[in-house]
Amino acid sequence: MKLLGTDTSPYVRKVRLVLLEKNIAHTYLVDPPREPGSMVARVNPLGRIPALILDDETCVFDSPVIAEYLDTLNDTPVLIPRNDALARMRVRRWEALADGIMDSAVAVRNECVRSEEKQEPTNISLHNNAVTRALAHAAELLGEREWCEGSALSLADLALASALVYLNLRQPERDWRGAHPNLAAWFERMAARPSVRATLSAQP
Ligand SMILES: N[C@@H](CCC(=O)N[C@@H](CS)C(=O)NCC(=O)O)C(=O)O
Repeated sequence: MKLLGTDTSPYVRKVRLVLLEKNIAHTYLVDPPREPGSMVARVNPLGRIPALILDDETCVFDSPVIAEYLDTLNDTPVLIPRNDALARMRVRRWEALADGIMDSAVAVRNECVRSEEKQEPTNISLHNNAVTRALAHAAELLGEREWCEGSALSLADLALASALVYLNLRQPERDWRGAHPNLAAWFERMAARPSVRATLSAQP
């Protein structure tokens, strides 16, 4: 299978972490969707990354669907609980929270790359406030636990780590570590994992 993405996309990082943690053979192709010659729009009608192309050319999108599909391929480890409905819901809700942080941070980034007179300060504040609330919620949910859900690594941890890496990249001025030391300690452990380090190595 082939994964189309970029090194900076947080949704792509989430999927790469799933592939790496589950040790699933794949080829990762850097393919920014807006560059001439990109194959993204040919395989994903939405023109977005991540796009996972299976060996029979089936294209899987978007990142929650890809992550769920990949998780069914092997049990080493199981990243989305299979039989416990509440635990499964909590993992998917963590993913939704992390994806929401990504959505808002990407929206802020998209505003900030426009010329100043075209920027919408209200839109920027709306999304920045959503990130601030979502981080506070994540910190409260996490408490002093080692993992976001249960007693082992899950998709929840991979999604949240991807969101925080993106915030570090695009909003380095945001002191989320100072505001939430428990989240900071958890993130340090996540950032030391070989999977996370591997996705960071090519980051500009
Ligand atoms: N909800 C989607 C979001 C994917 C998304 O918005 N990806 C961005 C990159 S971070 C993208 O491909 N944007 C299209 C573009 O840049 O033209 C997912 O989870 O996969």
